[in-house]
Amino acid sequence: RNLKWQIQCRGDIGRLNAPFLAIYESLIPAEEEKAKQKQLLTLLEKLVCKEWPDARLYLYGSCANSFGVCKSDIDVCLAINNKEINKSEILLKLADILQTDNLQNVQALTRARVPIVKLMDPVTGISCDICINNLLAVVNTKLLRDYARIDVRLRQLAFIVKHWAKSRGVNETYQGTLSSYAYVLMCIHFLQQRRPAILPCLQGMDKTYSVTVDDIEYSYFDQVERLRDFGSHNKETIAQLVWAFFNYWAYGHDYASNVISVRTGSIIRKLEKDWTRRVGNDRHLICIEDPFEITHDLGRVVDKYSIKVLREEFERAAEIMQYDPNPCVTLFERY
Ligand code: 3AT
Ligand code: MG
Repeated sequence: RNLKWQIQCRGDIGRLNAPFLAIYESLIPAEEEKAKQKQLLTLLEKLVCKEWPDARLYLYGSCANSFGVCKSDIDVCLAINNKEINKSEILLKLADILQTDNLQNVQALTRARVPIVKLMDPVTGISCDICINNLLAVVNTKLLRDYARIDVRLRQLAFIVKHWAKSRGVNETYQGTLSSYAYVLMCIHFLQQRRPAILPCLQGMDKTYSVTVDDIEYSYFDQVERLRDFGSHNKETIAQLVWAFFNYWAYGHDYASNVISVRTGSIIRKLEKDWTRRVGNDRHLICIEDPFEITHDLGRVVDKYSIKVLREEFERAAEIMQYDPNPCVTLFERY
């Protein structure tokens, strides 16, 4: 495996930049889509505030972290300080409030892993999931968005990786493959590791932003407009990065011993985290540390079957990037 990791990139990699950039551009959502999302959020705020004047609604996930491709659903978090009633009761009440003529298919899913209210807005055609008090997701959304503002190559790489994962059926946590959030963290970590680095480690720098969630403080450097030149010493183009990303996950990563960590901007050892053996359903076959909930391995959904699927897909992608005459098509062929 290690020998393969040392492999030289194909000589004609440069000609793949334009087609990869074209794919990236085609996935960027239109401005009018953003406007429609805002419009739906405003309607929801109006309905929620009638019942709970102190409640706030936050967008999170791909509609707010800048990694959303066109025609995505939106994720909303209701922040509410109500000690009297529990989460299920809030969700049922919320579903009740939102049962208006303006919204369709309103359902409370109180037993889901993350309990939510689902609904559809017939005017904009947008579907929406609303969770309660999941404020860490709002904070990790901001972290991802801040990273994306440092170097455009992150957004380019992540769009292509997400598009590949969806096309190849390896973006399904219920089937043991990885979430979009996990793939974006893999991209951030990968760009932190390039030499020269393309991204810094924001949680390792002076703290300019801090927020307290459930009595724990989370902080990092968020004045990213001051880091606009950070990656400029590295001239790698998107095609080279896509090639190197898949090569790393196919042949370079040490799955047996290593954990990728955006929080530290480095690789850490499974031993250090006590992620060396199966505990309950957490097998730690691919280890991706959550930047804030550091006991949380985003690879824990992966089991002994899906790890094989995932690694074969990384190898397939690496082979295509190395040898295929038309990688921009073959890479995304439906599985
Ligand atoms: P899509 O474009 O919808 O595929 P997304 O960025 O919305 O991508 P997800 O649907 O995977 O990503 O997740 C929505 C958000 O929820 C992203 C992140 O802020 C949060 N999130 C998801 N999974 C986790 C997790 N395991 N731990 C913490 N936060 C998570
Ligand atoms: Mg989403």
